[in-house]
Amino acid sequence: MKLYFLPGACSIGIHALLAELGHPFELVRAARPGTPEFEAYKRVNPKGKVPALIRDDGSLLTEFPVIALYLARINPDRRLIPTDAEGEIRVLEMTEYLVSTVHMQGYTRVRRPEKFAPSDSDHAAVKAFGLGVFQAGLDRAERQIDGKEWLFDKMSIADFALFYLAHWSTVNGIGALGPNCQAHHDRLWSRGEIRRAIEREATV
Ligand SMILES: N[C@@H](CCC(=O)N[C@@H](CS)C(=O)NCC(=O)O)C(=O)O
Repeated sequence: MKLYFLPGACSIGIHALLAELGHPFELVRAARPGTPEFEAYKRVNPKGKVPALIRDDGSLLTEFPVIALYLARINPDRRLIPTDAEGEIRVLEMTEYLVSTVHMQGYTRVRRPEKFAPSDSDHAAVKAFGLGVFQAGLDRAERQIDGKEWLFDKMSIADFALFYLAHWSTVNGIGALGPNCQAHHDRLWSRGEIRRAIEREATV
């Protein structure tokens, strides 16, 4: 299995999940648009995005929630996705919200306003809107964790989506983490396998 990543990108959530699972994998740096290596990367993943997982049979898997679900399903003993239908759909609902709304509609507006509005004069408004979406997601997670260690009764794949968003908030000073989200982030970051895996990204 190979994980294509970019340092500090949302792929850190899948990287952390693989580290937590202890699943053997090869870590391969992808390429950013506009670099000479990008065309070659698009032959691996035509979407040109990370995370991208090459499975042991050579097939490509993309989209964070789907990669996370796949990894949880092939490691059933770790119980990172509930086996009952209600538990499963609630974990998927939260994972999807964190990635598709909080990241893609919120954080991306703050960091890359030009993707949403070509004119510089609109960028401040785009960023402000994005920050509202991002913060609303962090606040929703804050309320959901209250009194627990994880978003649900036990650790699940949704925690790894929140992890990368909280990590971005911490590293880039975007949005504000409440005490539950901060403790949740620190709980995952303090796991040696996870921290070492993410720190290694700078060296690959
Ligand atoms: N819907 C995709 C989104 C992935 C995504 O947007 N990844 C970003 C990194 S956080 C990326 O590859 N950006 C490269 C670029 O467009 O410059 C998923 O869930 O995996």
